[in-house]
Amino acid sequence: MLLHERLGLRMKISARAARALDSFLEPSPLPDGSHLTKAAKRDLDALLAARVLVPESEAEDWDEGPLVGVGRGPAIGAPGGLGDLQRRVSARRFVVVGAPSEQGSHTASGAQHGPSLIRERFRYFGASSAVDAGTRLLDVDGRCVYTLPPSLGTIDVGDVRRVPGEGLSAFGARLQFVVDRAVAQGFTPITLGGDHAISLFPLRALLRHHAALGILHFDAHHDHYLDPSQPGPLSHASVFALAMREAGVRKLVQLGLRTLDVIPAGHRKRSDPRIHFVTARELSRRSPREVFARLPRDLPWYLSFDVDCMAPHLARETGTRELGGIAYYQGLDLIEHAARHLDIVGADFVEVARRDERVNHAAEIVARYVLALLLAKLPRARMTSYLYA
Ligand SMILES: [Mn+2]
Repeated sequence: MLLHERLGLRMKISARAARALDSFLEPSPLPDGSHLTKAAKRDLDALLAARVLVPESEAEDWDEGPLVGVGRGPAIGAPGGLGDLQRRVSARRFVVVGAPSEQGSHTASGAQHGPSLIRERFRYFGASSAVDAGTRLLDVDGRCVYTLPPSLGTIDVGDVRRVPGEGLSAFGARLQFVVDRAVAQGFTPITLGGDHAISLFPLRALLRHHAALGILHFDAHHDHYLDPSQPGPLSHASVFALAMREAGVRKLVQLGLRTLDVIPAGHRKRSDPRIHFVTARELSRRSPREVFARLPRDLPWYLSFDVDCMAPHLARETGTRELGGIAYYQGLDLIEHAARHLDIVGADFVEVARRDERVNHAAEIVARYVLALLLAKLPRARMTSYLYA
């Protein structure tokens, strides 16, 4: 029997769990691997990989945990930490987490700056963490007025901490841990990349909570560039080849594809009935309703948005620009339609990079689309009492 003094709780735990807790109360070496059960060993390895637990030699550098909070910087919603997720109130729906990694790109892409660039542009909508209860937003396009929930119903937990010298899988394990906590508390996670390789980790976290998932993937590229002779490695160009190997992925719908592709000699023809795509050229001729018409409504969807799906003159600040692409309102219509008509259980926005321009338009577009996702399901009143009838 354990007594939690502050909460006044009594908990019954097994003798084995009590022995494990002893090593936290009274620091002592963990039993060597051979004495741990297989499940305990797996849990321990996962916690170490995610750096929720760290070796004693690193403990001093690690007392702030797996996240770097946004501090006084701009936040999307209310700044908070993992502890705030446990105090879920019904008005809070989304968790924003930054994943400032560009380890999935072969050259320095600048995508590690994505999270801060997107947050920076977000505050220009006047809908940042300063939003008070009852703030009303005039949506001229929609000819309507919304009442915003406090802090947009969103907690911004800051960025996943980076550790010098560590690989993508160690960083990703930490991202996966944070997203898993958010989902377990009933939040919809929104990850800000980083390059596209980071998408695999929130996806894996969501697949622990959903037996089946569809992926809605906006991109200029299909991101299936996997050398058939190799099992990996994960990169921003191979991420969906690896995602499709995860149990539970039922559909991959790719929107905005373009470019001509050289197929390597010896590459055998493969097809996967779970995958379908609509090219950027086809998108330009179809309404969102037509694009999403045949997608199952009873399947939860993960939305992964690579900003290079956009027309390159609109979103220059990204690593691999391609001619053609999605126009600003077309993208906004697609995101809003998806958010209103599909069950979006998680999302990421990736590949926004730093350039020298004064205003980062790729970040601005993504910030606007994130806002569209946050606001999509709010009740909206027709404008009758503002400036216009
Ligand atoms: Mn991509």
